[in-house]
Formats: sequence, C-alpha cells, structure tokens
Amino acid sequence: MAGSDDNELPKIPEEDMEALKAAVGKGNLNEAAANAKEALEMADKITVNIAVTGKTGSGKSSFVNAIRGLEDTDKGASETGVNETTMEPTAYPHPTYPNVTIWDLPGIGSPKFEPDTYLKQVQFSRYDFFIIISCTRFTSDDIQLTQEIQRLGKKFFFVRSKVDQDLTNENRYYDAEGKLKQSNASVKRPHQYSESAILEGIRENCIQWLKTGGGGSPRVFLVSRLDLGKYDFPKLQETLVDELPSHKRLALLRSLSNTSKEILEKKKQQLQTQIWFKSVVSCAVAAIPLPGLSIACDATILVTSLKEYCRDFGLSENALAALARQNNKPIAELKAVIKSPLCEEITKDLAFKLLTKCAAGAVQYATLFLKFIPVAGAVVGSVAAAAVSLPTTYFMLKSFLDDVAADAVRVLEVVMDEAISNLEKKDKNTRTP
Ligand SMILES: Nc1nc2c(ncn2[C@@H]2O[C@H](COP(=O)(O)OP(=O)(O)OP(=O)(O)O)[C@@H](O)[C@H]2O)c(=O)[nH]1
Ligand SMILES: [Mg+2]
Repeated sequence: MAGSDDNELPKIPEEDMEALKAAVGKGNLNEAAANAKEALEMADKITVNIAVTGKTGSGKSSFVNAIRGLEDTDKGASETGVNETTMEPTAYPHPTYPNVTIWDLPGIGSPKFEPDTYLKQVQFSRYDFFIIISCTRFTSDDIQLTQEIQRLGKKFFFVRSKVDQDLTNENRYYDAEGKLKQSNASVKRPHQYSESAILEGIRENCIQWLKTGGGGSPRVFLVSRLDLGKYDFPKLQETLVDELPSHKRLALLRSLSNTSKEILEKKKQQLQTQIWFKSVVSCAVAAIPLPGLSIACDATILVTSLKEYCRDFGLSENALAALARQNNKPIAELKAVIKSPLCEEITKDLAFKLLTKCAAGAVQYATLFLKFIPVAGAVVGSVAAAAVSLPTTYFMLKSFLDDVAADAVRVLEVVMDEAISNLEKKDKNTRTP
C-alpha cells in the first residue's frame, strides 16, 4: 500500500493537521468525535438536483441515463427513443447515490411555450442547475428559457448532443484517405478531414447562435451518448462539480462516472477531507482495543469507509462487470490492473491487517500528536491511546484511498485504450466506400 512503507512516511497535509488540532486540541476527544460524527452525518444528507430539459427527441432521457451511469436498456433507466407524453418532471435518483437526483423535464418548444409558466410548472426552485440539450441549433425557446432561469438566480449549461452523428454525416464528404471528395461552393469544408475542426465548428456555431439570440456568453458542451469518455462529457462533469457550492461537491462527485483522470483526482481530494473526521469517530465513539496492537478503534466504521471508497471508484464486482460490458472487454482485463481488494472482499479481518501494516509507521507520528494534544484531567487515558490509534487509522484510510484511486486510474486507462481503438475501427468502417 502507498504510504505504509516504514521508511518513507507520508507527510501530513497542513490542512489535515489543522483539522486534527481543532478536533482534539481541547483534549476532549469525545466532544471532538461527536462534532466529527455530526459533520459526517450532515454530509450524507446533502442532496443535489439536476434538471435536464430541451426539445423533444434531443436526447434528454439518454443524457439522464448517461449521467446516472446506466445504459438505456438497463432496469430503471429513463425510456428513450419514444415520444414523452408526460408533462410532469420525472425524478431519477442515482442508483447508487440516491441523494443525487436527475430530473427528466417535459420537452420544451410547443407553439405556446412560455418560459415562466414552464419553470413554475416544473418547480424550478428545487434544482441546483439546469442542463439544456439540443441535437441541432439551440432555438429562441432555449434562449428565452435560460434568460428566465438566470432571472430566477439559477445556473444552466448547454449540451449539444449526438455529435457522433454530425461526425458521421461530415465523414461522407471525404474519401478513405480523408480527402474532400468534391468541393461545394455553398458549404466551406477543409480539404482534409479533421474531427477537431468539425467539433470546433459545431461549438462556434452554437455559441454564435446563442449570442445573437441574446444568450450572453454561453458554455456549450459537446456530447455523444455513445462515447461518454470522449468530447466534453468529462469536462461537463467537472464543471458541474466546480459550480456547486463547496458543501455539495462531494455528494455530486461520488455519483459521477469515472470518465476522466481529473474526476478521479477530484473525488480523491474531496474524500480525503473527511478522513480525519472518520478517524476521530472511529478512535473515540466505540473504540475497542485491538489484540496485538496499541490501537483502539471501531472497526465497523473502517470497514464501511473502505467499502465506500471501493464503491466510489467503481471497484466492485457489479461496477466492473457493467464497465466490461459497456466497453466490450473481458472483466479479467480490468481486474488485472487492480491491486486493492474489491468492495466484496472487505471484512473486519482485512481492516485489521491493513491497520497492522500501517501501525509500525504511524507510531512515529505519536510524538507529533502529543505535542499539541494537552495531556490533562480525566481524558488523559483516551487521548494518550488516541495518539497512537488516530495516526494509524488516518494512514490506513489515506493509503487505501490513494490505492483505490490509483487502481481506478489504471482501469480507466485500459478502458480508454479500448475506446480509442474502437473508434479507430469505426472510423475505418465509415470511410470504406
Ligand atoms: N447517435 C446518437 N443517438 C442519440 C444520442 N443521444 C440520444 N440519441 C438517440 O436519439 C433518440 C432520442 O433520444 P431520447 O433520449 O429518447 O430523447 P428525448 O429528448 O428524451 O426525447 P423525448 O422524451 O421524446 O422528448 C433515441 O433514439 C436515442 O437513442 C447520441 O448522443 N448519439
Ligand atoms: Mg425522453
């Protein structure tokens, strides 16, 4: 495990040190634990609500499924490819993180469309932000809607869907070598096929159109349901996280599919901010001395945390099976790059083994802890014990988090390689006359 090497102890980040000082600095570990427990419970109750709207057939339901990590054919997926008749928003809680709900809103663009009536009808106040989808140009209805959303103090993002179809369509004008077949005076096309130029053209076109319609300086994300790791879907996920108030970020991040290294890094960093809280709770609330170690802790909290980390980074049998299926890969190829245990393998025994591994190194931090933990009064016993238990627990959780995050990066690399070669194959097929 990273960080469990006795000779090379990880540095405690400054902010973690400050958090610990604040938590146990008064010498009252029980009070610190009660506060930490409350903070963790509050974090678990945070909700995020995302509204998805746009014209009928633009790909709203497909997008709702995508952001929930589901295939359109999965159980519980929003129905796609059919005309919606409902005029009510439909709530789709994330299958694994039900605090995050994606709302499939009724389509906009009927001749009588009134943005303010529509927003009242869909109860705009419950959403953290709106995603407006179009598979063609955005229309004046889209622009009017965003103006009203803005007036109501809410955020919105434009998603231009089905860009894979645009690329396929453009590809028809080029031969197998990517050379322009014939020039058409009315439409200017580059002589050599260029995917990035086509995408940039679509983006510019959307932005210009929105600006002309009075849509301000819009952000437009190009997305294909068929390949979420490509184009702007990962960037959109990151932007959604960044635009949320900081106390909501972790809730959304945990629910996001692991489509980019940036998302994985953000997840890790946000989860890391909770490690001290978890350690303090584990070492104080129901701490039990562990045989053979000078540590007392509540192993249940640790097991729950380790399992959550695995789940957050997609390291479970179910998540890997789904990923393998989506990417046409044998699951064994994904498992081959994973070094940590999977969610299903986590037990109290395993947590104990990991603690034992970290104990030797972490004990060196005990002196550091004792420097700022006042040893006084009735709390002396528990605080002195915690001076060993806390750093050990902290390092165990931190090392495990680092390890599963690194595993998730390797799994993503395997999947991305496959995604790229699939695209190359597809590209080749579409170019064959
Ligand atoms: N090629 C491609 N097809 C897509 C994409 N997104 C959606 N589709 C297809 O477009 C069709 C309409 O998608 P839906 O997600 O049902 O659209 P919708 O906006 O929910 O439609 P309504 O509920 O009828 O308003 C379906 O056949 C989808 O499979 C995409 O990114 N690429
Ligand atoms: Mg739909």
